Amino acid sequence: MSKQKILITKRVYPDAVEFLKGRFEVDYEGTNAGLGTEQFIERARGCGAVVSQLTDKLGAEVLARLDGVKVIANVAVGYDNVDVPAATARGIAVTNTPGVLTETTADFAFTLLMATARRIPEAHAFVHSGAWKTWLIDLLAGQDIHGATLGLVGLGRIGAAVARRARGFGMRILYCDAMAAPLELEKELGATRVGMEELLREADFVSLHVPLTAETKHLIGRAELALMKPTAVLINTSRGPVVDEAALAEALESKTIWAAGLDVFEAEPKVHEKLLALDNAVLAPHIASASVATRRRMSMMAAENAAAALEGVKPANLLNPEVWK
Ligand code: 8YV
Repeated sequence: MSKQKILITKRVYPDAVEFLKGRFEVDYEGTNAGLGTEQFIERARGCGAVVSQLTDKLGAEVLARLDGVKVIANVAVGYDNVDVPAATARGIAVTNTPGVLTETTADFAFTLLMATARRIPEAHAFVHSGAWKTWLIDLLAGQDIHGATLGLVGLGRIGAAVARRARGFGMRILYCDAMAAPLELEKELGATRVGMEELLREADFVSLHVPLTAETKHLIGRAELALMKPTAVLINTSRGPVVDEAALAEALESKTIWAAGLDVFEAEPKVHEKLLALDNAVLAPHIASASVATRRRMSMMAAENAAAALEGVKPANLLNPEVWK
C-alpha cells in the first residue's frame, strides 16, 4: 500500500520532518517564505494532512478548494488563521499546540513588560550611540513594576502563567474574563475579577491574553485607551487585531498612556508607521513562544497531531471533535 501524503507548508524544526518522513510521504516546503494560496491548494492535492502555520490563511474559500485533506495541524496555539467552522462543515479536523508554549510565552510577556517599563531598548540604543555623558537624576527613568497593579485581560493558561510571575514582584492582580476562573485559581494567583472599565482605570500594566475572535477584534480602541492611566503600559502578546493599532499609536504619541510593549500587529509583518517612530513603543516580531525548546516542541506536537489523524487515532489537540466519528 502506498504511503499517505502530508504537506508541511513552511520551515519547521527538523525532528518533526524526520518523524513524519518515517511514516508518510512528506512534501516539505522547507523555506521561510512558505506557500502562496494557489501553490498551497496545488500542493495540498492528494495530501491527507497539512502542517500549517499562522502565515497560512486558510479561510472558507481556500478550504472549499481542498480535496482529500482530513486534518490541518496548525503549529500555534492560536488558530485565527483557520476558519474552523468551515473546516468542520467539510469534515476537516483542525488541531493546535496548546500547553507547550504557555510558560515560554508568559516569560516573554513579562520580559516585554519589564523592558517597556524600564526602557531597556532606549537604554541600549543610548549607550551604543555614545550619547551617555554623565549620570543624571532622571536619566531614562521608568515605571516601577514591584507593587504595581497588573490588569490581565483573559485569565486562561497564559494569563494565569503571567499572574504567577507577577506574584513574585508583589503586584496586585486584577483580571477580566468572560468566565470567572475557579475559586482555587483566583486564590492561588491572588487575582480579583473586575469589569473591563475598572481594570483599565486601575491597572498600571494591562496585558492581553485573549484569542482573536469577532468579539475581541479591537477590544482595545480609542475609548479603552482613554480610560487608562497616563502612566500605564499596555502589553500585547495575543494577536495584533485585538488592539486598534492606529488608536494606540495616537495614544502613545499624545501620551494618553505611557508606553506599550507589542509582540503582535494588525497586519504582520507590517507595523503602523507611527509606532516605528515612537520611543515609547517597544516592538518585537511575534516571538513570544520563540525559545528553541518550545518551538521545537510545537513543531513536534503539530506533527504528532497530523500523524495521529492520518493513522485513525483521535489527535490529542483536536479543536473540532465533532468531525471525529
Ligand atoms: C507563534 C503564537 O505565533 O502559538 C501561537 O498562537 O502566536 C505563537 O506561538 C507561533 O509559533 C507561530 O506559528
